[in-house]
Amino acid sequence: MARGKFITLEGSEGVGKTTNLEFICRYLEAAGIDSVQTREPGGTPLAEELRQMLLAVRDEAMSVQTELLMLFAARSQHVQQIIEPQLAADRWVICDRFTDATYAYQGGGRGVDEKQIAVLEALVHGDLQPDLTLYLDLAPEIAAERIANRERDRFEREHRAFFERVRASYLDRANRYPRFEVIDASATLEEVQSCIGEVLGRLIESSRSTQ
Ligand code: Z5A
Repeated sequence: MARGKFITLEGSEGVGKTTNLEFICRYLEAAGIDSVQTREPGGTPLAEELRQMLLAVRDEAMSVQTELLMLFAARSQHVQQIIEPQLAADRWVICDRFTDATYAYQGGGRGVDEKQIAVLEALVHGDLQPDLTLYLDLAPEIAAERIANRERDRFEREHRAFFERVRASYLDRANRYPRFEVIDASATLEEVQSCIGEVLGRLIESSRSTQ
């Protein structure tokens, strides 16, 4: 049975993930590929409720473990309800963030031991890994300028050093896993999308040659 490809978009706040997700879906459609777009945390009604709870600014501090478990609870629902069934139906799934974000934010940003994240990763999605991860790399100060006019959620209120650690963690993972493509997100949108188009073109070609 043919199976769709799983593509994830990663990067810090404001690097252009949402903007480029739309571009990817249009690109795939033009190539005759059926795709669905989704996001984390979220992607199903229950997971979206968990997202609201995760992003809300409140008086009670959320412990790191609570945050980690809520992210994986949302992910479990998302993988079972959307990601796996869509891939099995030969649709490509384009997801705004996945478990690399947990390694970067909770691991790099908050200091959670990678081994603890790996245990939850194995429990929640076993062998499932993205076929391609587009990591949009941008200095936190430029990203912050791009979203300066928005109201800040609980994560976006973190200080600069937190986002520097998140970025370092993403770059470390990009060096370790060949499924990563690092895209310079400081370039113009046109240049970023041309780069993404080239990467997608290669993936489409290789998926067709193995069918
Ligand atoms: N989180 C976590 O901690 N652990 C996890 O496991 C997961 C998530 C899954 C919500 O994620 C939070 O959850 C996130 C980490 C945490 N918080 N943070 N930070 P999210 O993905 O929903 O939130 P976000 O990263 O803050 O998304 P965002 O603010 O919507 O950013 P974006 O989607 O990457 O950017 P954008 O909206 O597409 O673009 C921002 C602006 O820049 C916009 O005006 C664009 O027109 C502009 N733009 C885009 N590209 C360019 C270029 N190339 N040049 C100039 N301007 C550009």
